Amino acid sequence: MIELFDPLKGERLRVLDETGEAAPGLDPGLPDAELRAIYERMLRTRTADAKALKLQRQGRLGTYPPSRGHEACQVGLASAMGRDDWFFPYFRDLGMYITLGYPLADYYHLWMGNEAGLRTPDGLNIYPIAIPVGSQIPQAVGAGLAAKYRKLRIAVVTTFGDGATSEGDFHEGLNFAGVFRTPNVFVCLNNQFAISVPRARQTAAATIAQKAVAYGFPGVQVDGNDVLAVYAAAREALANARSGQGPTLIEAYTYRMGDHTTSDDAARYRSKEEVQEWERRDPILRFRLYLGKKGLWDEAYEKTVQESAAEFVEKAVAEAEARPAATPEDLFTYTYAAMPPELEAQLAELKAFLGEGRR
Ligand SMILES: Cc1ncc(C[n+]2csc(CCOP(=O)(O)OP(=O)(O)O)c2C)c(N)n1
Ligand SMILES: [Mg+2]
Repeated sequence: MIELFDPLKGERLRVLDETGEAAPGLDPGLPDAELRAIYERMLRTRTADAKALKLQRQGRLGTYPPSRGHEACQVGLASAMGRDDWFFPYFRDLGMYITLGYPLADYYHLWMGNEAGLRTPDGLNIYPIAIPVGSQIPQAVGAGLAAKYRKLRIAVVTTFGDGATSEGDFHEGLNFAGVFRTPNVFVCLNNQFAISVPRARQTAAATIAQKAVAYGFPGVQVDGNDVLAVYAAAREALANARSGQGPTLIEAYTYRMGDHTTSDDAARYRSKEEVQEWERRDPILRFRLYLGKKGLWDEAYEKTVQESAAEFVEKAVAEAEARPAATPEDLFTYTYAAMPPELEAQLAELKAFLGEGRR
């Protein structure tokens, strides 16, 4: 299906239109139970995201990058992944974590500033979150090459934003992946902004997907507010990676509905009208309309899903807050196996400072 949509011709894969109508021949044909599971993951993601914002405003969570608007990209992609595949995340991936089964309490704990929340539980193949923009891309390619050497039939997925495509790491990673035909799936969540920098200032290319052409492998632009389009493209790209057919670049065309992080005010660089325009394309609304047409959604079902999402989130908050808070030592402990003398001196200075009660 991927090769039917040529990014050089401005073609974009879309299964669902804004009324939730599926294009004939493109619907990935998921069983009803899986469709509902996808909806429930999207709703949990939105609920957990909204809660994180409230916690931050109450001083109970640190700086946080909201995911609202990205639910279709995140849940569609993660729902297509297999247990053995690997994931190299970036910092705005809540729905990926929820879908892959990472404990939400751990995810909150991390954004509460505690390193322990970043320790992936056994059985989940998730690399720590990359905060330096784009740095996860060459790492994912390295993991892809390792999987190839070991003849593992797995895919290695990495996510990143439109801004990351201006980093050298993006180009080095994709070039290497193309040359060595690594089993990578690169997913760019093009949400139109890198903090305040609009997509037009990121690249003069018409699409991000077309950059794959120069690296010698397929690229496809999908409607990132259409969970079935993301799922369909991801499923195919993952299968190609696992079967030795090399990498794929997926550009999920979407919009960041919230601020960049809790330290940002997006109203300073984009208009209300633009945001309202994207509200109409809400990924959850669109999928709900689709489920309704299939007889899989009604008010009673919505109520159950909302209640279960709220319960899921509140339980995670309680669990995260019951854990010990981060200590000043945590800042120093995890950078080197053995702390170098300069850091030891800085830690001693910090402790003396805190000891004097000047916090
Ligand atoms: C190497 C590097 N440069 C700059 C930053 C500061 N920074 C954090 S997020 C961000 C923008 C990222 O935009 P994009 O890749 O589009 O992802 P989005 O935040 O939109 O999801 C920048 C510049 C950083 N974290 N790392
Ligand atoms: Mg962006």
